[in-house]
Amino acid sequence: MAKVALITGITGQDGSYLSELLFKKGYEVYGLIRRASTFNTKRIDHLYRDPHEQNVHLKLVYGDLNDASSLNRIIKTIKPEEIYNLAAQSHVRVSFDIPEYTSEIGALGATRLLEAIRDSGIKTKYYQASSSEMFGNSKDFPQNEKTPFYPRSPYAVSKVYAYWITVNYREAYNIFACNGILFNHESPRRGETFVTRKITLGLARIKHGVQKKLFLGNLDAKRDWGFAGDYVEAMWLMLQQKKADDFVVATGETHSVKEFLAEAFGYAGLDWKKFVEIDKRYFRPTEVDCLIGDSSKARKSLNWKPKVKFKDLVKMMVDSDMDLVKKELYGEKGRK
Ligand code: NDP
Ligand code: GDR
Repeated sequence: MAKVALITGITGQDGSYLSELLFKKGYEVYGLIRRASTFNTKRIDHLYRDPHEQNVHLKLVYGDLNDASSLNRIIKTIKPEEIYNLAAQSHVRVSFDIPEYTSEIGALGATRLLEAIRDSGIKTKYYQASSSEMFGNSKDFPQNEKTPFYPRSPYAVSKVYAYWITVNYREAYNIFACNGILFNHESPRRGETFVTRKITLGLARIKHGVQKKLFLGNLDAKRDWGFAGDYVEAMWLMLQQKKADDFVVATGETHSVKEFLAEAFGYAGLDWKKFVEIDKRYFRPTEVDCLIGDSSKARKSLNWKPKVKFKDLVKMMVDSDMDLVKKELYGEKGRK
């Protein structure tokens, strides 16, 4: 019998890579989807539309992290053996505009899900998508599982709450619940308003003459950027251990937004300084200056390590966005 997994945030970047991974491992995968007025399943369409994929059975169920009754019903009906809670209002800058909603989903949403597990009485393993943003203003480098949190945005504060409620349900009710403290991870499927994707898509449009300038915020911020495809593997590995625990997942390298720009534009043969302008709208009231993760615990206990290096990640994203823009301009064949 195939193992059953439930993924919240199935339509997001990580939801799509994780479902691909679980299908490869023979799982039956359910995704929690919320109703939208337009289609928002672009990242997962290939997982339920392709009639030739024998082992693909992605099933979508309507629900919302803001709606406890839907979560209770879904968990009681599906009885998943593993639950990956990836749903969130995940944009840090936007969390300053909608702090209450961000916490409602990020913090209380996790509580609702854990309560639904407790209420159902089913034996399931729970993964919480915790974030390096919880370290925020920390001056300890690199950051590991023991580094104290210093969140710098409503988003990060909501993730600190979700982290601790996960630990609490593990200790109080013996639920197999893990926190994956993941540092930034990117891919061609990254949301278009996060800085890496904004850069690679903007660059592709500039290269093809359909955009003149790229407006960005703080270029000095430094992040530990990895590849999403590598990181979802760490999520799965956490739930395969004998004992539930919390793990930092990171590359151990940090790069500034400027370095990302130089790498991406350089790869396309352009000088970023000629195209990038600063727009204060993209600054945050409180910024996270530098993050760099120490994932030695995950490397040792999970036998996990990142495969894609910074430069290859940038190339992968630039190549993909160049193709995308070509298709937008010249149709499927990308003919010039
Ligand atoms: P995305 O922003 O790409 O995806 C977020 C997902 O959450 C979407 O599927 C979205 O659905 C869903 N969602 C939002 N609100 C609700 C709600 N009220 N009820 C149900 N679903 C909802 O995020 P990522 O894939 O990049 O990240 C996955 C998780 O990991 C998030 O929790 C994020 O905070 C966390 N994280 C991400 C990191 C990264 O670098 N990517 C690093 C560390 C943590 P819809 O399509 O309908 O909007
Ligand atoms: P982050 O990612 O805040 O680290 O959160 P983001 O790509 O939004 O910002 C990274 C850094 O780039 C700076 N920056 C800009 N950011 C955006 N979005 N747009 C810009 O124009 C811009 N210019 C400069 C930011 O100020 C910041 O310092 C991501 C999300 O996926 C979270 O959900 C996740 O938890 C963390 O990564 C780890």
